[in-house]
Amino acid sequence: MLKPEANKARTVLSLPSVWDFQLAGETFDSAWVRHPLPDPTPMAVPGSYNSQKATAAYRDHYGWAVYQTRLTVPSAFLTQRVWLRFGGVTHRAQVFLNGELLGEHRGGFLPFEFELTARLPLPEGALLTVAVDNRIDFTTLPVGTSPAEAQAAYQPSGVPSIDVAEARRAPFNRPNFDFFNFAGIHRPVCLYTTPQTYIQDVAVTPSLDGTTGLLRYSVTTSGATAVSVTVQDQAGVICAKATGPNGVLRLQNAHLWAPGKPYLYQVTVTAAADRYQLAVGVRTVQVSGTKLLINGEPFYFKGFGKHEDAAVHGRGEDDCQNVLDVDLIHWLNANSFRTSHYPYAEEMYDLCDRAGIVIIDEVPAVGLGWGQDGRAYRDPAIYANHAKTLQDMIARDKNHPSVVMWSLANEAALDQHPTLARDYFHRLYELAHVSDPASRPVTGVSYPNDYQKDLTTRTMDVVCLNRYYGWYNLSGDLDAACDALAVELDWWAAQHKPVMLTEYGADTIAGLHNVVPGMFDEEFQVAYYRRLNAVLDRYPFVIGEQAWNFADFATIQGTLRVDGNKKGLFTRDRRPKMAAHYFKDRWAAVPDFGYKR
Ligand code: GCB
Repeated sequence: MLKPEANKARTVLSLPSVWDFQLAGETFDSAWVRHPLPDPTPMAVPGSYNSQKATAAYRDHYGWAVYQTRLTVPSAFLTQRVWLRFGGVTHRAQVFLNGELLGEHRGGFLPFEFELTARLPLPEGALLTVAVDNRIDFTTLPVGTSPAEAQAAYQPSGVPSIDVAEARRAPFNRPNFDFFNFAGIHRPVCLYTTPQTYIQDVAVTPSLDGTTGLLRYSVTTSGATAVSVTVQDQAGVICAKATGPNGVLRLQNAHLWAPGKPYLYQVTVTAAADRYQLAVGVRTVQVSGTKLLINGEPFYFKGFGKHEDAAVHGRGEDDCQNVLDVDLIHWLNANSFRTSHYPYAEEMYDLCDRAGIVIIDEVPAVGLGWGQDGRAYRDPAIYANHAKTLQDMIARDKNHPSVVMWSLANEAALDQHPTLARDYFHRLYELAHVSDPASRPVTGVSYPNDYQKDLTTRTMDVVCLNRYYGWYNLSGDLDAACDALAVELDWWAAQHKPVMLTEYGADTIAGLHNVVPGMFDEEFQVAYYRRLNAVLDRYPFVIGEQAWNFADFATIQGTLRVDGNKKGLFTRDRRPKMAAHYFKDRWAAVPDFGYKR
């Protein structure tokens, strides 16, 4: 799905940034969608509703919540087609216009839209209602445990009072993942227009023929029409032209898009009265032997997993935060991150295209398959949802030069039902390859499991491992942690695959210091990374190190979490811990290319 853009053929109108809002419960009153909410409170959009109010009722809400605003379609729009577009609503949305259901969308991290043209003209100030459901269960992505499932699986504690209180607890979300279950209208909402015959999709796939850049393109339009495509370089000079819905554009002596050196061309598509422009990069990605090659050179991932997470916006799209984070990524001399554990807002990919930062793009399939007797891998509805989400993510992000690899999941259970899991993920792996016109490498991120029993991870193009030797296991013993990591890497050596760590880390309380490093202090976090990195450096097939996490982030309450997850290199408000300085120095000395020839 194309990102809306304003140009001489199209208009974009952002909707108001503060909406009316009211919490509901496991259902909401159907009268609410036809009338102004009975007891509304202001709520900023985009943003999570959990973090905008000073009561636990909002933070810990379970079920539906309802947003409302007034929508006026300007008369000037009436000669065109008009669309209402949501960048992302977490996790499930029902959208009503003047009481009528426009449609529903499941999944909290990808865009959806409705065409309004047939309903125009609308009365001024039409009532737009968005009902949002934050409930998660074993069928949703990300995965949670519903109250009914939790009750069915409950093992008595042996303490009568606890068992009684457990049975009486008010329903709440039990995420099978370690980030706060923020909810709401998380990404921008807009009206946009297109001409009657319009450009539905553009795919541009780069490749290289010597020094000539080839852009294979494909344009889908809503009706038969002539299509023309031009390419301009950064100076605005037209350097290639083609006509027809499919073709190849040739760029002599192409400037490459590369990590740290992001050259972007502008592709302009014209079809009937419509026009669409996008920035593209000439760069190739492929796996060859035990290397991942960008533009034919062996790339080394230096970076982290991130989260969309900030104090007030929660998971809401936040351009200020994103611009700062990109700058901090440069400050660290990092070159990459994984969109753990869901596709991020489109605005971040645009920034990374411009900044030359490499992205591993992840489906929100986190927590899949655990403790469910393998039923997740047998349930066609779960597979169908997973496959659709993967395809929607690829459809949205396929043109970004920053995206170099797709991640099918984070930490699915892979060693409990090894054959079922492998078959399930193999279909997704194939689907990712055929859905992406560029057929980028595909991975699935594996959790500390029995890697010898796990039959899935070894079938991926790149083996991505989350490993917490020295933290969750062998806790505090860095000699043993290094030993365990080396034992495992010795095993992977025989698989002849590129391997990278996509997570390793230690919770660290900023400002806690010790002469003798110990868990949770800043010296330990530095020692942990220094020691484990020395092991990684010994293995030529290890193609990257992504620390967990870029910054501290919010999680649910629990005995393992003191005000959230503290494994950040930065605090949640982006103050560097000692480990950030350590990585800044290390990564200054580790080149993006050819680190391990
Ligand atoms: C993991 C998860 C990540 C957690 C992290 C941790 O393996 O992938 O979501 O936050 O561990 O800190 O426990």
